[in-house]
Amino acid sequence: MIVMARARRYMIFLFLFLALLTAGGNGLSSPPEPGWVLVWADEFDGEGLPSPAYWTFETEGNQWGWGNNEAQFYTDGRLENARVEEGRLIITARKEPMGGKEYTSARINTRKLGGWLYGRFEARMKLPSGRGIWPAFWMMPVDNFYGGWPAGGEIDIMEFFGFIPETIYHTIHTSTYNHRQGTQIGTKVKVANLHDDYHLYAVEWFPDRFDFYLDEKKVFSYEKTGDHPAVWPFDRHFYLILNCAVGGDWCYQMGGIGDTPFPQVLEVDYVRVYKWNDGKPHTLQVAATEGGRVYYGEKEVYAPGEEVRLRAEAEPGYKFLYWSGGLSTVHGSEATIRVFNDTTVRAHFAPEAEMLKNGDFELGLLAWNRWVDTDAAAAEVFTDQGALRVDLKRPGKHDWQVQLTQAVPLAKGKTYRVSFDAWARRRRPVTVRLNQNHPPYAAYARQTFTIDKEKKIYSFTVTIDEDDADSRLEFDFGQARGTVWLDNVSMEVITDNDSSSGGR
Ligand SMILES: [Ca+2]
Ligand SMILES: [Ca+2]
Repeated sequence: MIVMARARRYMIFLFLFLALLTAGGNGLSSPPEPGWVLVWADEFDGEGLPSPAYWTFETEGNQWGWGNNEAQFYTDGRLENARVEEGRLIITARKEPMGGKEYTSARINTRKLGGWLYGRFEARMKLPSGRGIWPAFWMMPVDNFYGGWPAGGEIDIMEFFGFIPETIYHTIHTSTYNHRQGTQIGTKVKVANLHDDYHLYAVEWFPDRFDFYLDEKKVFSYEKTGDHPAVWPFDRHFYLILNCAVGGDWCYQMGGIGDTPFPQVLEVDYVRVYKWNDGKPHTLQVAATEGGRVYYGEKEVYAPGEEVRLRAEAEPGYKFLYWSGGLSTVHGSEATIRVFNDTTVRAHFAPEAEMLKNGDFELGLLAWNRWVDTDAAAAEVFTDQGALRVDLKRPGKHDWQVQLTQAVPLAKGKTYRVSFDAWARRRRPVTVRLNQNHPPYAAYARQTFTIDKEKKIYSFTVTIDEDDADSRLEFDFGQARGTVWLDNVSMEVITDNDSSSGGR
């Protein structure tokens, strides 16, 4: 009886509440207030590895310490270093030898979603602690359109250096303002309980400024002071990165890792991306590379925040590769976008026989690995306006001491055709190898080309007489000083058993 009475009373309250809502419902029919609208999130529900639909493990810098002499080896798809559990992502830095390093950890990014241009980016996190611990939540450009770091820009939403307790860093890097010159622009904020409590770390990125937030309090703004990409390269798509590094040059200068206890965990409750709804209609440009087209509800303008479904379809003889642009969801050749600003999306296709990914470098170094034997040579390998660029400052003894590689399986009896565009500031050699991707890195094929000032197409064909599923295409730049560019790298099987054919 008592239960019934309570229920009835509750029903009456509910009725009154609904009546009030309906009475005040004027706002429901008017246009939405300008504001942030959630377009993508990972709440880290579920269990196991971080969702491969969103996240990619980064390992390419293990060999060169990620530019900071970092002490950790980042693993790929290893639960001990990155797992989702009880609604959180847990990145764990461990003290255990692997890959020539004393520590393991993980670094994951959202690059496969194509990046975002403007928006609010936030993560609720509980941080690890101790000297040498260096967790970060940050953003890098998808295509390095303005050049390699720092020219392409970097947005550090949250960095914590274990040797500076209770302090959070928010930083912007560009080619004018960066830590290499000590000119980076940012702020540090004192916060208690970084390791016991969750805090919200956010940046709001607009066409003319960044506002950084810590727990909803604005702590720092970076204003656009000019159009030059040296101060504002932030008109390209950027992707999110979460990682927990160990060590690094600054740490060693400050006394090193010391006796910090391991493991150390970075806990992430969620990552959310919002777009600013300015209440105005916007355009959507949809492009496709050669070999396919995109089906979608084409309109001159879209309502604010309108969701558009995109479906990429390859022509016969071609295959779909990936999307670029600020997408909300991606499931292979299908994607959605919510249009909050004038936006461009592109679908990338390649001939079916194409073995390489991102051979046009339109997605920066995605799928490629660069390696510099820093004991012997000094070079920067990066993408610059849609091409690969190598600035070789100090040549090594061997050409392979500066290299760019991509994994490709090779099969006995097949003939492959490799082609690429190349040009150089000064006439110089570049060697191309089809190599083992494992010790002793023996070459199945090797050819040296002389690259001229003018952009030319270079190619060679080779028949392989061994099966090797773990092999790679390798460009070696290490023997000559200067600058060289590569673009449109392609590798195809041209025939299974007849090596006399000369390509497509
Ligand atoms: Ca969660
Ligand atoms: Ca290109």
